[in-house]
Amino acid sequence: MGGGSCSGDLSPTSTSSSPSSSSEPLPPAFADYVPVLSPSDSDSDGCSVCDDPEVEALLCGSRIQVQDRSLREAKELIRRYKPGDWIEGVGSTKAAGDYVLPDITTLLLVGPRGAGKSTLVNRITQVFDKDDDQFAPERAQVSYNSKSEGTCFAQEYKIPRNSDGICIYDTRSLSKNPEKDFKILQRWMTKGISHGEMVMWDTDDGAKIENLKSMGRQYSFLPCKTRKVNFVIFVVDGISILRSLDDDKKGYMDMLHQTFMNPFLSFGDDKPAVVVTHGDRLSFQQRSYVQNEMAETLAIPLQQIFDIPGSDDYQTDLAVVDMLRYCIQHAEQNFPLKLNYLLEMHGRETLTKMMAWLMSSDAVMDAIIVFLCVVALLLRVSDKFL
Ligand SMILES: Nc1nc2c(ncn2[C@@H]2O[C@H](COP(=O)(O)OP(=O)(O)OP(=O)(O)O)[C@@H](O)[C@H]2O)c(=O)[nH]1
Ligand SMILES: [Mg+2]
Repeated sequence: MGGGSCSGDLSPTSTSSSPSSSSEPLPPAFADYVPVLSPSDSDSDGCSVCDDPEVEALLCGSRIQVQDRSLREAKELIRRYKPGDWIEGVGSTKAAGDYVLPDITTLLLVGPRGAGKSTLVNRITQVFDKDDDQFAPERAQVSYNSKSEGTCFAQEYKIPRNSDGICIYDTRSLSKNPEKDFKILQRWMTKGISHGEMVMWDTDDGAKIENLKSMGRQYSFLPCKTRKVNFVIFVVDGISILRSLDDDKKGYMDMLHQTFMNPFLSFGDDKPAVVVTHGDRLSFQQRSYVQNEMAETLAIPLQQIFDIPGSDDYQTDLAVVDMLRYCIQHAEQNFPLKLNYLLEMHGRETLTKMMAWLMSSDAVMDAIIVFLCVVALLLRVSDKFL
């Protein structure tokens, strides 16, 4: 963003963490905040065209201050958020009261092994912990090498800690077989997910299942609320993507594509947000390349892709807040309408349509008349015999 374009430095930390996130329409409350710029936006920024370094520093400095304020305010909006706050009237619906609001807006993390789902939970938490408690411990267990089992139990994390507005579910990584994954994804997306739920794949052998059961013994005493998933975040590792593109190994990209296109992960046309991790180990060009390839492979706009490495820097904080803003906004669009509202709105209309159809259908009218005649005849016949 501003800092990056000032220095002209293309090192990863100087890039916009979410290069494309500014053109998505924002909910009214957010419209003035989260000014995350794309590299092309920052090219047109006053900093990059100014020859005088002092003026340049001044311009950049004041812009960073504005962004600092914006980030603080954007975080505050997320802190204050409650389900239904950002509902936009769709069609003739206007009020949050017309929707079935969840107790808490639930976002589900899905992604391959080691993609950085648990790291993302910690990174998101850290953005808010900076203001609340800088020394708060990390929450999600990160797998530091391939000997680790990785996350095996679904874990609910309120964002920020103790919030009633948003929670994120960290889950076990996808198995290598997307078809096997589909069953469990379908269950989470249709029946919901609960904290401590053990995640088993069909490919897990008996020993693995026994191991998981003993690992999860504490959860069996803990009845946890089942949450309906309101939106999905698809987490992918930028390095693995780059490697598969460079080696022309289509398998990895195909697996990502197949999983991403799973209809259960989408709400109508609304496909998951994508978070690309590990950007801190890539150059700016590589990060852009990965995001462009992902946008093309998954057939989504760049605005839906968020570049969030595990590193602690200002750009990443902005990208995190921007990603949360995107997810909440889309989750709110997917809250179901209340049944009585649907009946009220559509019941009368449906009845009128049915009557019109019945009246216009001569064959149906004839059939009803014949049916009534037969009933009358039967009644008269039965009267005679009784
Ligand atoms: N440099 C760097 N390392 C990362 C990043 N994200 C994750 N990692 C590392 O990648 C490894 C796996 O990260 P996790 O967060 O455990 O990945 P996960 O998706 O939760 O993995 P599973 O639970 O096994 O599915 C860990 O060693 C992390 O430190 C990132 O953005 N940058
Ligand atoms: Mg994990």
